[in-house]
Amino acid sequence: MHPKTLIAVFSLNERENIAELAGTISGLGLDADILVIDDDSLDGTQAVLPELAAKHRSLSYIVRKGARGRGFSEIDAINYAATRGYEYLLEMDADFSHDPADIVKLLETAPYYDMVIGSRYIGGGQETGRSLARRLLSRAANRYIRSMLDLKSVHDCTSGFRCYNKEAVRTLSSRQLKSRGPSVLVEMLLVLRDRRIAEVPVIYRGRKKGKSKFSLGLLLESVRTVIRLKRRGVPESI
Ligand SMILES: Nc1nc2c(ncn2[C@@H]2O[C@H](COP(=O)(O)OP(=O)(O)OP(=O)(O)O)[C@@H](O)[C@H]2O)c(=O)[nH]1
Ligand SMILES: [Mg+2]
Repeated sequence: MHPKTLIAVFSLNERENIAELAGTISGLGLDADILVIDDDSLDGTQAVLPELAAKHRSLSYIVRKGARGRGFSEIDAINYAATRGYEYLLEMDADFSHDPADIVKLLETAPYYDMVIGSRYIGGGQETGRSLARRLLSRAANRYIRSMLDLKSVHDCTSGFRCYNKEAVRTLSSRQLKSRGPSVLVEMLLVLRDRRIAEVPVIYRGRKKGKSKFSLGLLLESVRTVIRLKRRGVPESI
């Protein structure tokens, strides 16, 4: 029997963060497995992963080959959780932008909802540590998404710090998610929009070490995704 929860951590070139993050999550003493989904990192992350799996019994990893992207990686995480029947799938970044201590808050709320979002944009939530320009861009993107897709009841539509229950995971695994990049988070939210969704406040901090993978290309893909979702609605069942 495996634990109830799978914590999926997405990594691309996170050698400087991943060992510390794995240690911090393990140190929380949760009834949870950790799955690192690495996109064929070339910075040495791949060499660290077997060491981490040996050190932390609850940690597994997938090194993806082929097309890179948070969207593709997300599908791997969903399928991993769905086929193994975890009660909860919690997802987060590998760069300490999401405080591991907040995992507990998300999991405490999870039994009452289909999806719990760690939110920067509700009372008690905040974004710190990134440049003003980046923070304003995040806010503007969120506003655009909320109004374009009529998602007004959710305050932080692009947060990648989330927890889904088994039913939500099953639904997501039955859909053909099309986003290659981080806009997959918006696509998933849209699929689950009529389910029970809660937001809990989190303080999003800038990455601890390493380089951002944010790019103009990813921003444009996100805009295209929102326009596609507005025109055609949520992805169909597989
Ligand atoms: N598996 C996978 N993970 C990715 C990919 N791109 C980014 N990530 C991870 O997703 C998380 C978010 O990416 P970041 O580069 O931190 O992007 P961001 O949070 O918008 O930017 P900063 O935090 O400001 O650097 C990090 O843990 C990355 O390592 C990808 O293509 N595949
Ligand atoms: Mg980040």
